[in-house]
Amino acid sequence: MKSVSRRKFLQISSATFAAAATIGPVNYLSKGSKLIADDKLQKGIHKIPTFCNLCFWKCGAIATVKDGTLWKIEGNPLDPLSNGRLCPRGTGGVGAYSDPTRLKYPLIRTGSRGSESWKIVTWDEALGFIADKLNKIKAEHGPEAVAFFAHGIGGNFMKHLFKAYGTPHIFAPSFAQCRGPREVGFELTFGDPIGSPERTDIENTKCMALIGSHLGENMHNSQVQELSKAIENGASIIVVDPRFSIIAGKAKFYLPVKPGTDIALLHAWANVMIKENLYDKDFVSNFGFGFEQFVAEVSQYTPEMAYTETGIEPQVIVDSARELARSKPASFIHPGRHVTWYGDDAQRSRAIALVNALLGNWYHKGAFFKPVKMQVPPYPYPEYPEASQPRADNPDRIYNWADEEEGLPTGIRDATITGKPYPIKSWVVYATNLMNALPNQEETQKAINNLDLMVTVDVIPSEIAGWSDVVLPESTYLERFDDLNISPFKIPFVGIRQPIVSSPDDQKPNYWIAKKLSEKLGLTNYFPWNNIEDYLKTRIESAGLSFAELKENGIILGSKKPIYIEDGLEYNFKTPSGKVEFYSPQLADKGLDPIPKYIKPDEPPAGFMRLLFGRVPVHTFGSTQSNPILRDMIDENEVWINNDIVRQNGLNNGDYIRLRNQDGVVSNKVKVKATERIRTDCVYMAHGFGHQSKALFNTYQKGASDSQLVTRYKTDKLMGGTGMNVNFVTIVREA
Ligand SMILES: Nc1nc2c(c(=O)[nH]1)N[C@H]1C(S)=C(S)[C@@H](COP(=O)(O)OP(=O)(O)OC[C@H]3O[C@@H](n4cnc5c(=O)[nH]c(N)nc54)[C@H](O)[C@@H]3O)O[C@H]1N2
Ligand SMILES: Nc1nc2c(c(=O)[nH]1)N[C@H]1C(S)=C(S)[C@@H](COP(=O)(O)OP(=O)(O)OC[C@H]3O[C@@H](n4cnc5c(=O)[nH]c(N)nc54)[C@H](O)[C@@H]3O)O[C@H]1N2
Ligand code: SF4
Ligand SMILES: [Mo]
Repeated sequence: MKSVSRRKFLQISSATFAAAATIGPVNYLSKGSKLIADDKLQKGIHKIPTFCNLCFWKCGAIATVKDGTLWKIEGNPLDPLSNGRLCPRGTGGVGAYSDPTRLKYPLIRTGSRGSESWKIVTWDEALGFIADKLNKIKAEHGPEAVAFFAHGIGGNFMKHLFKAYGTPHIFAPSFAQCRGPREVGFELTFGDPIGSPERTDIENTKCMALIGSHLGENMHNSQVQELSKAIENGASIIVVDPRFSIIAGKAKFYLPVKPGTDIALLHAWANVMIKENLYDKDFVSNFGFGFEQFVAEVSQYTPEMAYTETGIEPQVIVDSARELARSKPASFIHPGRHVTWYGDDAQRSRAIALVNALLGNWYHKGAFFKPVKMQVPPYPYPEYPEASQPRADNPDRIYNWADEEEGLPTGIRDATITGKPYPIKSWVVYATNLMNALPNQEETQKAINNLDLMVTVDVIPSEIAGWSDVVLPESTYLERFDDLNISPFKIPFVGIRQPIVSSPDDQKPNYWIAKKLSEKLGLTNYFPWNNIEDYLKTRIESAGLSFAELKENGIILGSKKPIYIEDGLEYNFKTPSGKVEFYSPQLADKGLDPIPKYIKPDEPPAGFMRLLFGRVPVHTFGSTQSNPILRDMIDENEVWINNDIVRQNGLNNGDYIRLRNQDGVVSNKVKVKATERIRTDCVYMAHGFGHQSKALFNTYQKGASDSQLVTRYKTDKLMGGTGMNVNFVTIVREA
């Protein structure tokens, strides 16, 4: 066992990377690393299909290896998600290999939690340490005392391990901190969630309204490609956003809505469509339930009333409603994706669903298609043990529409702090930076300090890794197989991820970690396969497909299936009434508003502005700022502030300031972007910057962290999501 100081750890983890960071052909292989196994790859050009992991969209990609080194990654033309093109982050994926901050060896904490001081250990020691603690926790508290958090497909094998261990506590921030409210809002209305990738037929639309959703900065590849096709085809775009986003520049209507007032606007749109008889009467009368109650409710939301709340001129509300209605059913309101904003988010999503219902656009070309999926059976594993205690994250199922598979991370955090309804003793975290993803960092730290075991599996020393007892370095996606990608989309398909290069140091893939831990936990019966290729081959062949073909092409397409009413599809609304529920008896039963009601958002205190946040095209959350290629494009964020406010504060564009929130938390230094493109009552920044982990030395404290400033949140009454757009900030001048 070697001891290592933080300084040494940094030296160890900083590779020999020095090449110019540009997109395009690059050779980032660090010295001494060699290509995966195959000797024939050492000469000439070879193409190896895989899928991208720079975000969770899973675009099919092809890596080119030239004379034994990784040269570039492009889209796989066979793949329906990428259509042969990656987004800038995907292209910069080679930088994940050469990231100088990469974790290289398993680490066990030596200092206090959060101090980022470690000793390097072997895998056997690290996994032995974890298994001893997990066995002890199970014996003393039961398996439910362990919570496993993951984001993305790489978490599948470890998730399987923890289900086998016996805990029901599996979490992902992609529901309660992201898209959960829209899944619930649409499911309550149409009987089906939106799902991911979104079931939105953007390329064929004639008119699309975006409520905040900032496609173009939000770079989900297929959506952005479809959006540019739609624009080329002359589709009209309506953007509702307090900030003039990139896509607002292409919009026919831009509505600079007052933050938190969208329900008033959505109901006013419904009001106009109903009053002017612009809605799809056949659809509503054949398939609608509780329409009369809905009409009565929205009759109060006149354009004039909505104007006082949203700040959008009545005539603009009327014109944009007409624009949407004119193109129905090939028009729709996009359900958004990151929709945990104000705590009334499932209801706002329902209001979005209801205007869509008026447009009669469900399963229609140019609106919402019915996703189809390749039928690939799961691996034949033994049954998981039943949990003997109910979930601790949502006791008494207060949040009726919480998701069992993705859980409520802030719920389990509360349970970890209070020990109620029973003690939670360990968190195991895979590929999610909980310190940045969950609101209120202090609470997360408090919870971690109550644990007997905190483990993080990551590729870089993220903030959450810094708070862990054991850190396990994973091989990047360029160096490993993963589970199959079987996303529901417009055509059934299956995609494979496979290694291009070998891991440069002592990193290991997730499936290897899970299988090794299963041995130490006495759970080998849950890992009956010998190696990952056995597992993948078994699955693919059980679907009657060829593993050799999948490895060769990266993608196998299924046969086309109907996805639109226009193709002969029929409706089957899986709501209790079997209809589209304008009025929801399910919600009424639980004492919740059966039709969404607009609630006035809190006003910022004097001198404060609402903090809003989103994405920049070349980064994914906080996980890519240390990637040498992507950081070369943007290495810090800016805070967007309206020109008037900038002037009033005696500031100039480009000045550095800090932001202080309502609870006294002060941000890192951040550059002012003085602009007309944002309202005066809010500021905006890209999420993921302002890193607090010192080990991310090339990006440490570059820009400001919205996560640090999001100390407050409002919990969604339906599904337990955390509305995070409820924080206010004021300007602190830098000396
Ligand atoms: N480049 C890049 N792309 C990504 C990601 C990434 O990390 N990087 N992450 C992916 C993920 S997981 C997600 S969930 C999506 C998120 O992407 P989206 O779902 O598109 O975005 P949001 O974060 O919900 O929305 C941010 C926008 O909402 C506006 N907004 C804020 N408050 C309000 C309001 O009250 N009303 C209205 N109408 N608008 C408001 C903001 O000004 C901003 O333009 O992006 C995905 N795409
Ligand atoms: N304040 C604030 N909070 C937010 C958001 C926001 O905009 N602002 N956005 C919300 C949304 S929409 C979402 S979806 C969530 C996302 O939250 P997270 O899922 O936590 O996303 P990231 O912060 O990118 O964290 C991903 C982590 O996985 C690591 N990682 C990357 N690749 C690999 C790999 O191959 N293997 C392993 N083991 N690790 C890997 C990265 O280094 C990083 O530490 O956050 C939510 N929370
Ligand atoms: S959207 Fe971009 S980063 Fe995400 S998987 Fe696709 S190419 Fe990779
Ligand atoms: Mo998300």
